[in-house]
Amino acid sequence: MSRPLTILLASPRGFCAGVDRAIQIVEVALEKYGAPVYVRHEIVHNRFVVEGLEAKGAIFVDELDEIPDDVPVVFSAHGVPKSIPAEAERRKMFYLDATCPLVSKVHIEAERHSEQGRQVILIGHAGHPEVVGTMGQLPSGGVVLVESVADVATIEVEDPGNLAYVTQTTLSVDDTAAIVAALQARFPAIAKPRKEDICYATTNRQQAVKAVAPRADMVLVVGAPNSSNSMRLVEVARNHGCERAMLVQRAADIDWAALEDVKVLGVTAGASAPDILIQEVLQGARDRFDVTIEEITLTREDVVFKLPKVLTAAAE
Ligand code: 0JX
Ligand code: SF4
Repeated sequence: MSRPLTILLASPRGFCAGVDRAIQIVEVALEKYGAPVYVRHEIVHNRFVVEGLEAKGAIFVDELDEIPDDVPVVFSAHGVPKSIPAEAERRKMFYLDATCPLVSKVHIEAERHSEQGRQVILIGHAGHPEVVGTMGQLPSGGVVLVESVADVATIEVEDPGNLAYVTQTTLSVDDTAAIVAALQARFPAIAKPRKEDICYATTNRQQAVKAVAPRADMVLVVGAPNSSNSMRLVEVARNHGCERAMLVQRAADIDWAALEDVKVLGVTAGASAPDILIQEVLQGARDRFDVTIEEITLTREDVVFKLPKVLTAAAE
C-alpha cells in the first residue's frame, strides 16, 4: 500500500480568458488560412502550447523581419509596441492581434494620461514583453519604469504634480501595493488606474495560492520560468507560509524523492499552463501515493473574450 498524500488543488488555476483567446486566434487562423501562420513571440509563455501549435503549422519568430510579407502573423497575448503594427501595415502584412484585452486596456490608459499631459510611470519588470509593449505605446522616453520600492526614491520626473501610474497585469498584488504606497508617499498627486491593472486572473490565482500555502508542506506551481504570473505564484506561496514552493514545467520535472516527508501538497498553475499538464502532475502523484484531492475554491471565473471579427465572420 502506498502512503497517503493530500493534494490541495488551488482554484482558480491555469488558463485565463486572455490565454484561451490568444491560443484560439492561432488555431482558428490555421484552420481559416492554412499553414503556415507566423506568431511573433511565444503566443503565451508555455513550451507545450507552442510545440502543440508548431505541430499544426504555426511558426514562432522573435521579430517581423523573419516573416515573409504574404502570410498571416499573430502578435502574442503580451502586447506589442506601436511600432510593430505600424511596421506590419507598412509592409501590408495581414496581422491578427492576440494582445489580451486587459493588456490593451493598460495601453489605452497610458496613452490617455499622456494626451492629458501626465507623465506615465509603469510598475513592471524590465525586459518582459508586456513591459516592452506598454512602454512602446508612447514615444521613446515617454514612460518611466519602476521595478521596486527602492526605485521610487531615485526616479526623476518632469513634474511631480502631473504624474500617473499604470502596471504590468501579472505582478504580485502585495509587492505592487507597496510600490504604489511609496509612489503616493513621494508624489501625493499621482493619478491611479480607474480599475486595477493587475488583472482578475492574476489576482484570483494569487488569492487561491495564499489559501493553500499555509496548509501545505510543499507547493508545486505548474508553469514556465519565463511566465511572470507563474513565477509570482511561487513567490506568493513562499511569502504565505510555504517556503518549499517551486515551479515545475510538467510532471517529468518533479523530483518525487523530495516529497518523502510531504503529507500535504499544494498544486496550482499559472495562467499560461494547460490543464493537461496539471492533470499529468496529479496522475504522477496518484501513481506513487494514495492521493486525496481537496479543491480549495476562492472564486469562480466566467470571463470570456471574443475573437477578432475577421476570424469569426462567415467566409464570403
Ligand atoms: O509572463 P506573463 O505572465 O505575462 O505571460 P504568460 O505566462 O504567457 O501568461 C499569459 C499572458 C499574460 C499576459 O498578461
Ligand atoms: Fe489577460 Fe490577465 Fe490572462 Fe494576462 S493573465 S492574458 S492580462 S487575463
